[in-house]
This record gives sequence, C-alpha cells and structure tokens, in this order.
Amino acid sequence: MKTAFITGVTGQDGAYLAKFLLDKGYRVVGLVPQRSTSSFWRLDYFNITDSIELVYGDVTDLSSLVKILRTFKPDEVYNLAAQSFVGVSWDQPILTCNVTGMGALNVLEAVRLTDNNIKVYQASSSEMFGEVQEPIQNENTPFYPRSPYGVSKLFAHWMTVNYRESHDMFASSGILFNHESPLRGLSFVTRKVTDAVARISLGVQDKLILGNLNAKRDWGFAGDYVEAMWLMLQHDKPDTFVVSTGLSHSIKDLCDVAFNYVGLNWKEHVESNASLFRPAEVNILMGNSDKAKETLGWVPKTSFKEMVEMMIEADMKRVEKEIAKGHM
Ligand code: NAP
Ligand code: F7E
Repeated sequence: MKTAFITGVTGQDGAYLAKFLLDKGYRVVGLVPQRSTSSFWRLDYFNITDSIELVYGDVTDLSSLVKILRTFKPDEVYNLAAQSFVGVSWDQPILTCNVTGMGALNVLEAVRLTDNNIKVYQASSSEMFGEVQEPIQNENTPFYPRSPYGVSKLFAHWMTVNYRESHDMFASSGILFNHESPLRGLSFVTRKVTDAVARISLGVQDKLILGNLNAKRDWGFAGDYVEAMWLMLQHDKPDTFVVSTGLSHSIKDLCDVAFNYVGLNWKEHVESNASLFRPAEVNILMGNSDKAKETLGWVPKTSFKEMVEMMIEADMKRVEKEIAKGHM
C-alpha cells in the first residue's frame, strides 16, 4: 500500500485529492495547521475525515514536516498548503510569502533531509503568468506575476525545478488554472456567485456586489484536476505541466450562466463596485494543456456550464437547509 502525505488537506483540492487517493487504496496522511477552531467540513462532505490520519504541523515549521516524514515514510507528498486567496495577498504579503513560498521550500527541504526518493507535487498556479506574455499560456510561456500570491508561487515553482535539477529529486510542478467545485471557499468569485444565485432564487438575498466583471479566467472542475496531480507523480520522470480547459470566460459570462440556470437575469441583481477591484488585475488567462494530454493522457471531463450548475445545486441544498433551521 502506498502512503501519500497531503499538506492543505482541509482545503478544496486537499479534500478531492484525499478522496481520490483513498479510492485508489492509498494510506493518506494529512497536515492540519493549529487553529483556534479547526474545520473538517470538506472532508466530512466526502465522509472521509476518519479515513485520513490527520497530524498537526505547519508548512512554515520545517521541524514539524521532518518529524512527519520520518514517522509516516510517505511515497508521495502533495504540497497544496497555501494562503491561496489572491485578494488577501496584498493585505498579508509577508504571511502569503512565508506560507505559499517559503512553505513550499520547507516541504522540499524536509524531503531532501529525510529521503529524497519521496516524490513531490508542488501546486503551482496560472497566477504566475499574471500579465500574460502570450495569448495562450503553456509550459514555455514567460511568467509575469501580478500579486504577492503570484510572486510567492513563482518562487515555489522555481525552487521545485531547482530541487529537481540540483538534488536529483522527483519534484513535479503542476501549473493549474482556476478550478472550482461545491467545496470552493466562499470568497472566490465562482462560489460567491453560485451562493448568491441560490440565496436570491430562494428569496433571502437581493443584490450581489462584485468587483471587476470583465476579467476572464480558464475555469475547470477541481475533481478533474486532482487526477492530473496524481498522474504527474506516476509519470516516469519529474516535470512541469499546465492543467487547464483551454477556454476562457468573463465574470459576466459566469453570472449569465449561473443566473440563467434559475431563470433570472443577472443584470437585475449584480452590481460592480470599484472597492472590490484589485491593485493589479490579471485580466485574462487561457491555458494550453496539450503536454498533459499527450504525456499523461489527462483531459478535463467537466464543462464550465456543468460545473457552475453543480455548484448551484449544492448551494441550493445548503441554503434550503439553513432556511429550514431558521439560520438566515
Ligand atoms: P484552499 O482551499 O485555500 O486550501 C489551502 C489549504 O492550505 C487549507 O487546507 C489551509 O488550511 C492550508 N494552509 C494554510 N496555511 C497553512 C500553513 N501555514 N500550514 C499548513 N497548511 C496551511 O486552496 P485550494 O483551492 O484547495 O488550492 C490548493 C493549492 O493549489 C493551493 O496551494 C493553491 O494556491 C493552489 N492552486 C489553486 C488553484 C485553484 O483554482 N483552486 C489553482 C492553482 C493553484 P486552513 O484552511 O486551516 O488555513
Ligand atoms: O478571482 C474577479 C477577480 O478570487 C477571479 C485562486 O484559487 O485561482 C484563484 O485566484 C477573478 C479576478 O480567483 C470579484 O478580480 C470580480 O479577476 O475567484 P478569484 P483568482 O484570483 O483567479 C488561481 C489560479 C489561484 O492559484 C488562486 O489560489 O474574479 N472578481 N469580482 C472577483 N473575485 C473575487 N474573489 N470576488 C469578487 O467579488
């Protein structure tokens, strides 16, 4: 039986990946940072909280990572831990760089110090392309990050490449474009929209205030994307792969699809407020994942529309339960 160690196991991707690996017969060990209130709602969603060995530790604490690797001797490490909200990275640039950037280096260093045969997956991001240098981005597109988050991810990406090249480690970097699901945090735009659509259609909200409606993203489904992470570590050599759908939609398109699904016109409910604009915006992202398709046999399975509708269905059920309990 293979053992996988996942940092960020309580996040969106952590939950999908843990479920995916448990279904494959892995022993899954998950890192849990100390918080005043820990929440396992995403793991509970899949009913897998008790199937994972959850251990306290933090990616900013190298000693905790070394201790865990020595104890559990994993075959594969998936570094998903991050301060992942781009907007907050301007308010907390140092924390973001410590967790998202230095945290990744700590994971690589912990593996090098413990057993450099352990395979490492680093969760890199399309935010590294930022102010895009080519209309469609692939593994050879130059980077131009536009936020402290993007800069910290670029540091982590190059560290992963550097550990691969200088320490002969199996360290792969997945440059994943935006991916969403019913487990997405409520502050990200897709979930903010689907949650509002559920509330508006059930009569407990009227308006939705968003920021820049013209930004465009290449949005995929998290459940599809965690398979690509795993495939990267099953490949015969470590490498860098773009994971995307190849299609880009604006926030207006997102609103249109989401409000249409419940028979509403988004223009009657959505307002754009400049206070929610970012200091530096990533205007458009669109990825080319041909390398992942040809090398790993990975293709996205879920369309943008299917994903948005899946998220609305889940939000409707949750909001209906809240209304029934009088929690509005
Ligand atoms: P997420 O939901 O925000 O999850 C982040 C996880 O990191 C949470 O479990 C969080 O735990 C944990 N974490 C935060 N600080 C930590 C620390 N100091 N030590 C250990 N764990 C810590 O993010 P996601 O959407 O699942 O994304 C997973 C990874 O992929 C992240 O690295 C993200 O930056 C990257 N990524 C995401 C996307 C996307 O579209 N989703 C695209 C490209 C790359 P708490 O909740 O307890 O803080
Ligand atoms: O913003 C615009 C916003 O916060 C998407 C993270 O997982 O994907 C994610 O980063 C776009 C931006 O995601 C609102 O200005 C408009 O242009 O959903 P988001 P993100 O910044 O693309 C990448 C790949 C990651 O790696 C990150 O970890 O939507 N937008 N109005 C808004 N965004 C938010 N959050 N809220 C709004 O009201």
